[in-house]
Amino acid sequence: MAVELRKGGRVNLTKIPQLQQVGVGLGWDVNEYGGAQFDLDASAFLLNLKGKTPEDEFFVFYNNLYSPDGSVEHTGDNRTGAGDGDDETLIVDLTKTRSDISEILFVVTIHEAEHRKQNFGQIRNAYIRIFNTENNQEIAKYNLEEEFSYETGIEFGRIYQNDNEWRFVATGRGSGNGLQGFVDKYI
Ligand SMILES: [Ca+2]
Ligand SMILES: [Ca+2]
Repeated sequence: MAVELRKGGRVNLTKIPQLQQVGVGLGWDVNEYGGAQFDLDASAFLLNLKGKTPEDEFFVFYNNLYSPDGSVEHTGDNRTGAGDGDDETLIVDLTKTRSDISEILFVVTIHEAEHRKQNFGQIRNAYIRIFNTENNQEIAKYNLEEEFSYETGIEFGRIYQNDNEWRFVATGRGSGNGLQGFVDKYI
């Protein structure tokens, strides 16, 4: 049974039977008055206890589709976000995470937001959902119902380890500096 999460809501992934690979689906649509082409990008940062990527390659995005430990895979860039359902997807294998990784952040950012004068005020139907890739069963979904306006990047959620258990938390934290803001903070 899928859980509808609100901001700050959590699910314990370790308690879900036979869950090895977690699909992380991110979706969004662009408002009517989008104008210039809109390209949103999903990325993941695999962090150690210091809150940093241990190596640059633990930043997984459209130009680096796999983390070095093989635990996170980005399945590819979507350039428009058109249509229902997941626009970009990452696959997380929790049995492969390197021992120093304690957290995986999932962010969505607007490509060339500043240049194109775009922000999340022009985005609707944004969500993150997690599912079991084995049977496609949805585990939890978080609709970002907040009105984001000037943000050009948003952390949608994170998977983190606590007492040897993996949990997912819906975060919904905005950032004004797009992907670069997250890169500066976590790499
Ligand atoms: Ca994209
Ligand atoms: Ca869409």
